[in-house]
Amino acid sequence: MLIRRPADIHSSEITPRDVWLRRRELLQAAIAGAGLAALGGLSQAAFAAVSPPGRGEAIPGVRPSALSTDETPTSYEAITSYNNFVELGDGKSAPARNARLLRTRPWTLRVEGECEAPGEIGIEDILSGFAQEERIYRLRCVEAWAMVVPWVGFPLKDLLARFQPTSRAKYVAFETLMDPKRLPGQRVPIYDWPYREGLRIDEAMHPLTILATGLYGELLPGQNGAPLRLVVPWKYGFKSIKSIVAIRLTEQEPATTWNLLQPEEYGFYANVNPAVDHPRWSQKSHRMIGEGWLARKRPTEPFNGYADKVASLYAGMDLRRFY
Ligand SMILES: Nc1nc2c(c(=O)[nH]1)N[C@H]1C(S)=C(S)[C@@H](COP(=O)(O)O)O[C@H]1N2
Ligand SMILES: [Mo]
Repeated sequence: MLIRRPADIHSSEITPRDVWLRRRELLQAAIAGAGLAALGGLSQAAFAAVSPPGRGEAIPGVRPSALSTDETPTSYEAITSYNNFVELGDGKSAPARNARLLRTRPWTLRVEGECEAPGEIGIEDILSGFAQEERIYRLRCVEAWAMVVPWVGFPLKDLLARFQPTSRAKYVAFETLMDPKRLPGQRVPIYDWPYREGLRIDEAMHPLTILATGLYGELLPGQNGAPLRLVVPWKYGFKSIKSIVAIRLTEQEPATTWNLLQPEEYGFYANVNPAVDHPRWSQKSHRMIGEGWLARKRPTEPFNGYADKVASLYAGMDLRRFY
């Protein structure tokens, strides 16, 4: 497929900062190109394999979890139309519009690195092989908004256990699908694609950390990270990497996308912390998506309200330094 950059720009002249400043324009061009190719090149049958707009397929046998909050969930419409997923476009509404490009079947997750039994597992085996629970968690974005999401998923530790981490596994690295046809924002060199995230092994093994397969009882829509995304409820939203294809157990702290791009703004830990502001804005309060822009902001709690369950993971660490 053909994506033209403006003729006066050679890729070697594009610095990440220039690209970042022009990202809206460049992402729109990349996605328009991919969209046209999809329309031109796909038969009717191929269209059926593209995630349909609107609501997804129900996930059978979802059990409620005692680890859910009792807050009222944000509406399905708001959760699925106000998204961050740069690979599907810039701004909150683009990912929902472009999600049809992200085909999610077949889908295979690779688990490798410091484990006795590295290998692959398909999404169907993930859905049938791990008891799916509803976990109602608040997602707190670093941009100071939040929503309450009834995720469907299962503890990450259950999946990792199958691949038998070794004692050298100190961290867990995650990678999003790399496929500019399905994630056309990857044609724009804003980041060193694919999107990457990481956790320390104790964070990854914590019972609150889940791999999500759905929301509101149904398979995840593309814009929310279909078919498999991480959810770590005490960390800022950017840690919750979407559309994961690889998990690597490592001895060293892995590189992460936002940390590589702007290390002074986005640290490796990214724990929700009202006492440590983002360099450009306060983290003391947040707005709830779906309540309107005039609604009163809410105070942000340390670790997003999960301090009693996770603060001990960071005992003795200076959280201003390890932000
Ligand atoms: N691959 C990938 N994962 C991603 C992002 C992204 O741009 N690409 N954005 C992150 C950010 S900043 C947030 S706040 C959450 C948003 O998740 P949601 O759209 O389901 O609310 O996804 C995170 N995961
Ligand atoms: Mo975010």
